Amino acid sequence: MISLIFPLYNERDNIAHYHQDLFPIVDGIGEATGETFEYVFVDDGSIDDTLQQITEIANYRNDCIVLVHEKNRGMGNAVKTGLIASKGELIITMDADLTFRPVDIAKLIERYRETEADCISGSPYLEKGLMEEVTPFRLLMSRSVNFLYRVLLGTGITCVSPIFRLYKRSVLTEMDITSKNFEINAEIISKLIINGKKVVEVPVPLLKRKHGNSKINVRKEVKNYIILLYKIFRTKYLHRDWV
Ligand SMILES: Nc1nc2c(ncn2[C@@H]2O[C@H](COP(=O)(O)OP(=O)(O)OP(=O)(O)O)[C@@H](O)[C@H]2O)c(=O)[nH]1
Ligand SMILES: [Mg+2]
Repeated sequence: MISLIFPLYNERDNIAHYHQDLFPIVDGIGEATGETFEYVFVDDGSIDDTLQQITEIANYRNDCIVLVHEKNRGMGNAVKTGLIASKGELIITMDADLTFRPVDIAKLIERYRETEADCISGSPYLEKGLMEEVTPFRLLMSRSVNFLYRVLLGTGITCVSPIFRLYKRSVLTEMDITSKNFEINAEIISKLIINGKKVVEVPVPLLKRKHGNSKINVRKEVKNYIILLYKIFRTKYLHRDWV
């Protein structure tokens, strides 16, 4: 079974479209590949009716788990909560706004079957034209962050920041993940690379958010990414513990 983990924070407008944009697509992938899926939704103290909406869905589908943080604890913490409760031997992490397309879950699975890698990571950097919907400012920020990580990690991996990935469950459960926010994805992939795990990228488009509002706080995220770069430097080059 594959667990699909979705961190949710004030995503009512996206959840309203899951009956057409998410569930039928994943059902189709299940039929085509023979895989079974469980959805693990983690409501992170949303102040809109995300929790009610997702609970309603979970009440009529038998493949959804809903987990709740009473207060907002950040995207990284939500992914960790989802991981603990999930049961799949493979884990896929996804954005609730479906800016990485559910249809591309099939690509992650296909590549995993070919390579048996520890992590298959979706990257919109691998081919031209996969980020046409991304605004120039976000593109500049993303390119800069990813360039710095690549240099520091000494890796050919093109994209360290996105959430859209498939992992072997074991590589996540044996890792002590410390990030609370968006930088969790960069932390995980950095540790996999530093520890010599097999990471394979597949090209996937990154779309623009169609419903609801962005939650990213650019200043906070930039600060978190800089701290993470320092931690990578300390771990990789000074052989110190990751703290
Ligand atoms: N659990 C949790 N999830 C969050 C939080 N903030 C954002 N998210 C989720 O993390 C994912 C990414 O957040 P987004 O707001 O889409 O951030 P982004 O993709 O960088 O930016 P846009 O797509 O432009 O909005 C979405 O699934 C959000 O619901 C949070 O504080 N807690
Ligand atoms: Mg988004």
